[in-house]
Amino acid sequence: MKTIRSQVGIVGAGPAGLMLGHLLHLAGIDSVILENRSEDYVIERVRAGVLEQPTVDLLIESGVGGRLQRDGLFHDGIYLNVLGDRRRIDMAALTGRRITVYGQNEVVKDLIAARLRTGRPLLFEVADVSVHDLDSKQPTIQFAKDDETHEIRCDFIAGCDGFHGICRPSIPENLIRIYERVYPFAWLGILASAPPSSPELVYSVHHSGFALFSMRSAALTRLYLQCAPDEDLAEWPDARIWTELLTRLESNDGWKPNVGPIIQKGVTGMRSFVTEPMRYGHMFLAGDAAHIVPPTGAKGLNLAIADVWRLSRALAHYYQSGREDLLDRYSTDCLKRVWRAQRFSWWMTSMLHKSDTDNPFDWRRQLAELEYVTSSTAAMTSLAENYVGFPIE
Ligand code: RFL
Ligand code: PHB
Repeated sequence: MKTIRSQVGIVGAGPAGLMLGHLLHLAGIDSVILENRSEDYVIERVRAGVLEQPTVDLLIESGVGGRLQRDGLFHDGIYLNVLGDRRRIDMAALTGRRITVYGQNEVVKDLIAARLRTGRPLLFEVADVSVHDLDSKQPTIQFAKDDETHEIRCDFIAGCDGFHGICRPSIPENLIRIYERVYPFAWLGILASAPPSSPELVYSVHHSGFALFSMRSAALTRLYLQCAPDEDLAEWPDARIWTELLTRLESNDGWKPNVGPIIQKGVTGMRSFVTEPMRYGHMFLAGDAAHIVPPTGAKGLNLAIADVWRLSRALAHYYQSGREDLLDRYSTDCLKRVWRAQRFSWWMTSMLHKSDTDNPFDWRRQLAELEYVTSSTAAMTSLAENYVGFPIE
């Protein structure tokens, strides 16, 4: 077995792992990043699109925001389309902040490029990753690469390996608490080769269910439809997807999405999930490894970035001063933001989806809430300040 020594061993090269590696590099701390998928797979995976202002600020300040500033689409507002009545929430006017539409795969591409420039290790297609001695001062990570077994001896492990990773399940069950809610619906998402027909996102509530209009560039539209959690994609030929999207998104002012060839489609389940604490011994969890939000509030990637900012700061403080106070506070401090985003994502999801288990009273109450949230400045400000994101501090 080959042994490698590193200050921090990072499992997972999604946004959390890559950004952590980048911030640690800037603080002069070495790390090894391990990823079980290929580089192409990690880059091409279509996921998040909406970045909060604090996420964008951090990417720019840390020197990886060049392409984002050039190619990102800056949005001052969003639309809520309630049964065909399309109403705008002017987030910039209400909060002074805005969101940026820039694909997660572009963020990942920028972070991989930055990592490669540092020459620090980033290993793709590793197998059989396992973590050991987590409650000691020298935890280890074992993995296989090119049929050889390796061990990383580190001071700390960062579990950035997403919801299905191995880090969280390596914590003894009696030492963590899981909070979870699974929703009775999912999203069928497509990427279409069609110019976006609205400059801003449209969240649409319809008798047939929720739909969302988003985008990735001047030539690519991203759209989602509420569907069943076990929806079979084979039953959704492109024509059926477009008919349903046009029905659910079309508004009385004549707006509708442009139609074009579908170049990617997939079904995403909806879940709220929190692990407490986000730490076991010398292993810290960050991003989707620790928590999942339903995508309606566009918070998952943003939470992952906020976690690793906090973790990098706590580690830098430890290496500079030998003090563990920020590491000890990591979980509690992260969880404040996590629960705020959990509440918002749950609320957006409940308000915008049609649930089979709801009765006519619930539906009318939901419509009353949408009326309130699109007409009261106080209610719109509450939505807007959560959507654009609170400062990372
Ligand atoms: P990731 O991105 O899942 O990365 C984890 C990485 O770990 C690897 N891995 C392993 N590596 C080594 N060994 C193992 N044993 C491993 N097991 C797993 C995986 O291959 C992967 O590369 O987690 P991370 O970094 O925490 O990032 C989280 C975000 O990806 C996620 O929260 C967002 O995509 C959520 N999300 C959105 N977030 C937003 O902030 N704004 C949005 O607009 C938004 N839209 C979305 C979304 C997620 C979606 N889906 C598909 C779940 C829209 C959708 C449809
Ligand atoms: C996306 O563009 O993929 C997107 C936008 C807003 C959301 C979720 C996903 O709430």
